[in-house]
Amino acid sequence: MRRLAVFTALGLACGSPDLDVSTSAATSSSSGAGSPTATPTSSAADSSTGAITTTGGASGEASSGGGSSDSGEMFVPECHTQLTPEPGLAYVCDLPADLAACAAVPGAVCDDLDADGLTDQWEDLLLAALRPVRRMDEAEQLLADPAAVTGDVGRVARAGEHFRVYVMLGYSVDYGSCGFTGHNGDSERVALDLIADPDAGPGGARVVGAYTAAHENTASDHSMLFVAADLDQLVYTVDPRTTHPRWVVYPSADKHATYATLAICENISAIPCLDEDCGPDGAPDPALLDILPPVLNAGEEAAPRATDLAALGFPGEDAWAPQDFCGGLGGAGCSAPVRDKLLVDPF
Ligand SMILES: [Ca+2]
Ligand SMILES: [Ca+2]
Ligand SMILES: [Ca+2]
Ligand SMILES: [Ca+2]
Repeated sequence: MRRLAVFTALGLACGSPDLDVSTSAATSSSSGAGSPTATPTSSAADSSTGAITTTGGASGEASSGGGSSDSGEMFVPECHTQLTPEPGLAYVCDLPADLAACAAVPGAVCDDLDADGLTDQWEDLLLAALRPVRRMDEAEQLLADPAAVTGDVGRVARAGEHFRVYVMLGYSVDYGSCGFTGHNGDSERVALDLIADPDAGPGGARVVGAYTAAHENTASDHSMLFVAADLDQLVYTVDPRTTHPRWVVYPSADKHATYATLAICENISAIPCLDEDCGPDGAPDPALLDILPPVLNAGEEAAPRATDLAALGFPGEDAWAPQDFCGGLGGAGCSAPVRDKLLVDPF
């Protein structure tokens, strides 16, 4: 825990890797796909999390509302991922997840704009730390498409005694396979099941389940659940933006089905056009194929914190409306609604 005078803290908020404050991430969203290294920029706040702040108070607004203590000090949370011998990523956090517990911390920002009883700042920090980096295939078409857009839409919610993190991994286009099955908009996703871990702080948690969606709800659905010892299969990297561990997923080339490992992807099929290619084979600098685009916390359906996805570079798209996701490009035959990716619980 750090305690800083209010003015110092607000000043640091612009550059602190612990906070999701961002004012310029929206501009980088449209270049997130075309330049896969877009996230590491000169702005530490942008590059660490990619979170977007909107006028609705979405993602990571750490400077509004909430507590200022009698002593005039603002509580600056320290939260990050951690690898432990036990399978499943650990999350260490000194900001309480529980809203009532947060309210008891002098100087803490305890907004709950999505009315789910979880501290919004805790949600945003958790989402920022646990959302995966997408490690693309070396032949991925979006890498050569200057108009391509990528963005994440997240939701963090309680599920009984557990927490759920849903991340819609958005792409403006599904480029198809062998010249067909392409379409505007590509709403892929992962989800995580977590339990509270008080030993890791009042906002501490541990991943006890992971879900990767691949051709979800189709005849070739290869979505997978990882629990218990299977969590060992998940891949992590040290995120240069935060210096902490980050989950890595492997989107298949052009179709963007999400796989937890290279082997799972490559073993899906040996039949041409049904096979999948993943991973930066032979790329001189594989880090250039890692994409961590801007993110929005959509809040809850009954109390959204974000609806319009224009800030992510997807104009006309909506986090909660029952409409297909067309990647901001319009058209027909697009991808499943974003809301489905945030609401359907795979655990
Ligand atoms: Ca909340
Ligand atoms: Ca929430
Ligand atoms: Ca797809
Ligand atoms: Ca490859």
